Amino acid sequence: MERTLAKTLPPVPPPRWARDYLFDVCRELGITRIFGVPGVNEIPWIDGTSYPENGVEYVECLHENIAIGAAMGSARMTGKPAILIVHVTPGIAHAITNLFNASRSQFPLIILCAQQQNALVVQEPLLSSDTVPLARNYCKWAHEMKSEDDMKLVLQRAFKEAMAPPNGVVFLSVPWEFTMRRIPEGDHLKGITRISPHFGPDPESVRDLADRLAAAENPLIVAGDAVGLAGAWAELRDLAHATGAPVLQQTLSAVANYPNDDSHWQGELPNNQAGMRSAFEGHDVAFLCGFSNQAQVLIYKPSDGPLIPDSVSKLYLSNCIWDIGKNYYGDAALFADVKVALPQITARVKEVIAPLVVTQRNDTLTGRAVERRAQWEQYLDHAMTQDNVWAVVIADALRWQIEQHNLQRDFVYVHEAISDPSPFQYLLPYAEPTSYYCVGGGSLGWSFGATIGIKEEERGVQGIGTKLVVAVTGDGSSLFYPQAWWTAAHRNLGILYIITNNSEYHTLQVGLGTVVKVYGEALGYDWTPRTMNPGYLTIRDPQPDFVGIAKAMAGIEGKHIEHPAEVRPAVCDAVRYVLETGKSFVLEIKTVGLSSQQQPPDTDDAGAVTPSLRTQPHLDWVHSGPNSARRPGDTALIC
Ligand SMILES: Cc1ncc(C[n+]2csc(CCOP(=O)(O)OP(=O)(O)O)c2C)c(N)n1
Ligand SMILES: [Mg+2]
Repeated sequence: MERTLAKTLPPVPPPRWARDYLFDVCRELGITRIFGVPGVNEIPWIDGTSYPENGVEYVECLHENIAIGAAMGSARMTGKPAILIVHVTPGIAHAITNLFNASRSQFPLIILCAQQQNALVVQEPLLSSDTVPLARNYCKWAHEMKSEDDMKLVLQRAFKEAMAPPNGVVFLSVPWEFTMRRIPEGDHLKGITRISPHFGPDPESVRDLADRLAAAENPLIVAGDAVGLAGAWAELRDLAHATGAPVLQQTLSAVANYPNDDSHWQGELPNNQAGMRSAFEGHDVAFLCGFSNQAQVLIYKPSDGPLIPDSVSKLYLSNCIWDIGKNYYGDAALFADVKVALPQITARVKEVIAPLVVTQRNDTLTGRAVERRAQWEQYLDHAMTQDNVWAVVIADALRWQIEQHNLQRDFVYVHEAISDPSPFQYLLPYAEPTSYYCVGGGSLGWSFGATIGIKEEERGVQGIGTKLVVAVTGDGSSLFYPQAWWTAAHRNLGILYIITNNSEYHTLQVGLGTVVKVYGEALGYDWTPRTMNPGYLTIRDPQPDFVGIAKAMAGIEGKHIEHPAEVRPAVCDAVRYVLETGKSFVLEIKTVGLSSQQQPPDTDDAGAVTPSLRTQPHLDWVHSGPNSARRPGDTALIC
């Protein structure tokens, strides 16, 4: 009898609730994952991921800052907004530091934060507070829904805004009972308005900017995140070669903003005042292209002068009005998509620039790139003779494996090896801007979460595959969120984690040396610390065992490495293991910091870094000559 009934009755469509508007959006935009840490109030949303027809999976994380980090990784790969669902006040509070990173690096994110019932909120119930001000600092739009009838309107505005150029974060606090309201069967969210990011400049402004650049005696280009995010390598390379200008990337670039195999590439701007000034000094014109995080320094003395000297004429191009002329007056300013505007600028430059000068400049840069290559080869040879492992040995081993497995378009490198970025930025064969992943905020502990969101995707929006996702992370940075490894194992994600373990916060040791150098004898300050080798900058007694943590936390295998000769075979085995088993692996590599040296750091900067940094050639061969204010080891990021 039951059988007959089932045959004759039409299938009953599943009931719809207001939360299903979210799944309408996911369907329209092709969003297939939601990240979060569950709480009771979010279950109505999360329950929607249990319906296969919604086509959305829930990625369960063990801390909200991991979940948002994973959402950021996912957003970077898909180029679409990623969705994070968090639990009332503690949920958003736990996610704040990566929310800050996301805002600084323009990640498109939608954060849904459950609020207690409207009727109860006034009584200050469990978990509840006014969460909008918490998030608002770092969001394009932060809003608490007032009426359950607003759900469609608010969701469509939120997604529109996260995707509108420049991308950003939208925070929605939603009284949780709103999500459970029944809605009629045919009631769907109509769609998300998409604003084209490909908007161009007006011809007169292009001409003005291009003419100033072409007339420069000694031009410089700074490539910011809007270049990489727009996929505008080829366009910027054309301009660099048309002007003969060297290219520096913005400090803590979130993606690779210029191809590192081009002779014009000079690495990133240093993150200290003297180094940054010396990169600009001597240039009469700087073309600041998509330059978002413009003051990435930690120690600043106003009397030492502005980060970009006044003598430099600044020309801006950005898709973000706020970033144009944010800190310094610009002689020309273009508000446009960089990928659209650059070819127009280049065409005009080519019409008016003196070709002989350009050839000379280009030849000089080619020569310097050859010298740089030779110096780095020598540096690597020298590193191989040491008793302990230097970062260059790890980067070279990774490069070798990527080439061996032909993974040039199939790897993403996630960078949180904060005190020694140069080897990884120079030696790895990045094929597209999104082959490289970092964040600009400087709030640490983001890389493990990011690997999850990246590896969840098979292929990214710039055509980069994720067969090999590898994070290199300092010991201090790793210890913020090692519980991310549980999610990696739970989701069967094969990621290679390399921990550079120097048992200290090395970059803070470098920072201490710099503070004393800058403020030690400054009038009205003359501040000096009680000790230059403080225990509070070390992570020893007891010494964490990362391989042990990964095994205990998630059953992830790993290996300890101590000597340079072991690195190549170990990276080779680890990459093969990850590729063949689809499981994650942890390589804990002992590196040497300052706290384990005989000599404590002193106020002489060259002494306040490890030998690996002290003897490391700069990436920037234009601004690091004998007369430059740049110092050995000043690429160690102080944050
Ligand atoms: C969330 C957060 N807390 C504290 C800091 C300050 N901080 C900057 S660098 C750093 C240490 C990094 O140590 P590690 O990852 O071991 O790298 P190393 O410099 O030793 O290579 C810390 C704690 C920060 N940037 N972010
Ligand atoms: Mg460390």
